[in-house]
Amino acid sequence: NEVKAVFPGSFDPITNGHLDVLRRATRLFPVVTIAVLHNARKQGKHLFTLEERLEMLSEITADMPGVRVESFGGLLVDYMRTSGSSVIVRGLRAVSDYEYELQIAHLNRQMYPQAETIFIMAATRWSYVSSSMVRELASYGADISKMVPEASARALYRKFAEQYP
Ligand code: COD
Repeated sequence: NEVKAVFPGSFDPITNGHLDVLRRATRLFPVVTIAVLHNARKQGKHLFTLEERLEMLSEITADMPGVRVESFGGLLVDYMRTSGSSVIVRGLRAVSDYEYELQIAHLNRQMYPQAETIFIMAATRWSYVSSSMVRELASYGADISKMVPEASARALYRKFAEQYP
């Protein structure tokens, strides 16, 4: 009976911090499914469409065996139930992530006791990297190529060139 691990998130866009957590997770679990949040209620909140995020993630993880890319809407625990997943992988950067993550983990456990949340710390050099900061920096034309995979950087530059031609 294979343990199915899920790495859920917005990935708007995927950063080197996400990628580092993902790599570490693949050493623990034979299959890790990246579950990309598609939240109709939050529409407009994401810079990239669901399709763009799925495409980026597929390209970036194409050479990583054991990594799958899917999307989900609604509650994470409902997706876990239907996909038969039992592990939620989350990343921790600093103490500031902890309270929020602890609350989500407890809420998810209350709704779906079969699921266990595990936390993985990315390498310290990614501890200051977040999708929101990368989006902001890229919007001002800053060089974000050392913080995100190449496909994310390309997509960011393309997106902001579209918005401010
Ligand atoms: N280093 C280490 N970890 C990192 C880094 C970094 N530099 N950057 C990001 N991470 C981690 C994050 O801590 C997180 O664990 C993961 O990577 C994904 O990050 P994001 O920002 O892309 O994703 P989130 O936090 O927006 O994802 C939130 C969910 C989509 C998982 C959550 O909102 C959800 O489950 N929504 C569905 C509705 C639901 O079930 N709600 C109940 C729970 S609140």
